[in-house]
Amino acid sequence: MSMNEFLNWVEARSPKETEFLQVIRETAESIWPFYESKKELYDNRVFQCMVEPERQLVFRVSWVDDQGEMQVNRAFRIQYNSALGPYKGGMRFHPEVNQSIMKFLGFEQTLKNSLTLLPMGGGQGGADFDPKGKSENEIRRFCNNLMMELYRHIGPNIDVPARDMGVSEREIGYLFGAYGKIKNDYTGVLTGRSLGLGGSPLRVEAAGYGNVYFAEEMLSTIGESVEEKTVTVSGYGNVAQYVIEKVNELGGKVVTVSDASGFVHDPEGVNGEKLEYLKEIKADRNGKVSDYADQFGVTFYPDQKPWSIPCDVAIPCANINDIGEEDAKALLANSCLCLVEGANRATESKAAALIKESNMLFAPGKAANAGGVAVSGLEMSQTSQRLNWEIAEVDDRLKKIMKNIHDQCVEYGDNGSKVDYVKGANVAAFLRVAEAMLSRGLD
Ligand code: NDP
Ligand code: 2IT
Repeated sequence: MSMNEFLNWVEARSPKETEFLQVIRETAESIWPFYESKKELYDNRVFQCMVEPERQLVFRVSWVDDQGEMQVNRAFRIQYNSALGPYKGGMRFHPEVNQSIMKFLGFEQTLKNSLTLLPMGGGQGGADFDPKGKSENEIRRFCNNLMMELYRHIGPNIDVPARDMGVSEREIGYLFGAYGKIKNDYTGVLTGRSLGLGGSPLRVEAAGYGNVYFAEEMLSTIGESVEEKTVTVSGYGNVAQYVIEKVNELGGKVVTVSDASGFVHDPEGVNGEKLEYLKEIKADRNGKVSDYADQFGVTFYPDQKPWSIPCDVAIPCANINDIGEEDAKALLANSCLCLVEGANRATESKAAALIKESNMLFAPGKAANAGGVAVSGLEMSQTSQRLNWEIAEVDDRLKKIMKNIHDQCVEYGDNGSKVDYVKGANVAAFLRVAEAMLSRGLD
């Protein structure tokens, strides 16, 4: 089967699943010559098996809102691949959630988890539920009712969900509480729990810190570092906040944050009490990023993205396809050194193609934001040991994991003139999953 035949086959099986098809195409394009060269994998059609999720759950969550009205949502759990360990990946609460987005995230997660070298398979779940504007009681009722179905399908050796967009430590707490009550079992069935519920130190910070550790590795390949660099960030949620915290600690300056309604430009940098205020408005489900501009007298640009603001490093931490072709052109025109995806698949295909042709370094989310799931994996180890490690130990392990992912990208993606991180990450991740699948027997 040629690559085009393969892509036609996938498209015929999953028509209109735009995000899913986009990520399969990108992965196929970067691994295909390598795949063909690995005769045993190719002849056994391992990639054809890998792109099909092992199991897909779709279920109704009905719940009563504060006005006494019945509300209906659709929830998902895609148990994508268990070759390397129990299914592992986040739960997303966002109105745009659909089958295609769940499958794209589940596939990406399978490859990302492989890069961490920890024993985790890949999965993803979520619901088309919008936490914005909901009361605390509504959120808790929704989490309880979602778990009334999900509990049958997960377990510490089966599938271990965690946080993602719209799901914070608070929602994980409610989901964990519901699971414990239904099953009468206090176990590590979710990660991203608070410390009081047996979570890991640094899980909250992990995706953001890990992202900046990865950026440091990338910059070091061109003799640079984060220190004194100007950084643009999109989003202002979990990943964005801890990217900003770590950039500040390393002597850089973050000058933008955003949400779905626009972006804030703070030329002096988001730091100190300003960063603490940003965390507060995000924790308040009715907050918006423009509140920051009002509070500190800086400019808010409605309905715009931050990518035209000059920067050395760009770190998108919001939604899929955040960086389009025009945004990529703006980053290139401003001589941005590197683009490091905090969000999963933050860069549109055409934008990624433009960047590939340039000198700008570009790291895909599956490599750069793997710190979140890596510390989830470390949380699973700590839960099994019934111990909590010191912050310094978790941080040290996180740094080593990010460095190792960078090394894998260089090993498989260095084309002589620059490192193709997309190819490097895809090939390294694919190889580990594929060999595990083959060794378990494919059929
Ligand atoms: P949060 O829910 O904490 O924050 C999401 C942020 O994205 C918010 O600022 C939100 O703004 C913004 N956003 C959502 N939709 C849009 C949009 N259409 N345009 C602009 N901004 C938007 O999520 P996280 O920070 O956890 O996740 C962000 C990204 O990072 C996701 O892609 C996620 O999959 C990925 N990720 C998260 C990890 C984690 O451990 N948290 C680990 C690895 C990756 P608004 O308030 O307007 O919705
Ligand atoms: O995209 C991601 O890697 C996450 N949302 C984290 C998943 C996890 O299991 O910690």
